[in-house]
Amino acid sequence: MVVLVSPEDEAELNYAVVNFGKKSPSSDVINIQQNTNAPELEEEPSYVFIGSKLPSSGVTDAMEHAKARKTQEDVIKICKQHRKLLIISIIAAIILLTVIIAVTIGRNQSECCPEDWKIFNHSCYYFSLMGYNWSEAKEQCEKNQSTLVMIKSSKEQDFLNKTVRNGTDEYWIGLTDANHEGDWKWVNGESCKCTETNRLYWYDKEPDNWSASGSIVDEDCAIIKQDGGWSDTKCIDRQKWICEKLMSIC
Ligand SMILES: [Ca+2]
Ligand SMILES: [Ca+2]
Repeated sequence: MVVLVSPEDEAELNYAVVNFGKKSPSSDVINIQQNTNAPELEEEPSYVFIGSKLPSSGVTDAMEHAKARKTQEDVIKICKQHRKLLIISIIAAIILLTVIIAVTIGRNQSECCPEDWKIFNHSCYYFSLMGYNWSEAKEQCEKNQSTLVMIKSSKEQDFLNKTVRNGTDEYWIGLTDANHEGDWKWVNGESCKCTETNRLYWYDKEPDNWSASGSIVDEDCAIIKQDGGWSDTKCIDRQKWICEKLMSIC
């Protein structure tokens, strides 16, 4: 009896030849030979394909499986690298976009001062055209989100000096000793410390807290005069004033 088992891939199969002996009809299988080439038979041979693959094919399969597995692992590794690069690229793009937006906004925004205010060193200065007493002048500045000027540097003093030099007016500045005689403080509460060794810009013999004979009103508020010198005078006098505030976004 001849049994034929067909493999899926015939090209990879070896042949097994089964000769059925004529002398021993009762014996089904006399001899089995393995040959990689199809045999030439004198009699009509019968071929039995035992299994789909012989051991040599199994080794090939294992190698191919290993190769396929390695290829798959390589693909997964490449995909992971690409995903990592994609995430890094997205983060970099977000940072770059944020910087560009910030720079653009910064360029579109600029600092400025209100109209009729003068600019010096990122601050705005207002020189009033009318006169009030010191307390009223202080309130006027505060209504405009500013203070009576506090002169904290020689450069600021020079700027004010140049501005008032050619005029005939005197201006209130934000300096007073009304709370404690001789303890001169700026309107923000800081001590001036300018009546001893470091007299800053007081005229000679000023501040003198002068008062008329018999008067209870002395001099507790400071002014800057045309040549930039400081003097104390009565706070109830009517003087022009100088306001100061930082420049703002406009
Ligand atoms: Ca005084
Ligand atoms: Ca005085």
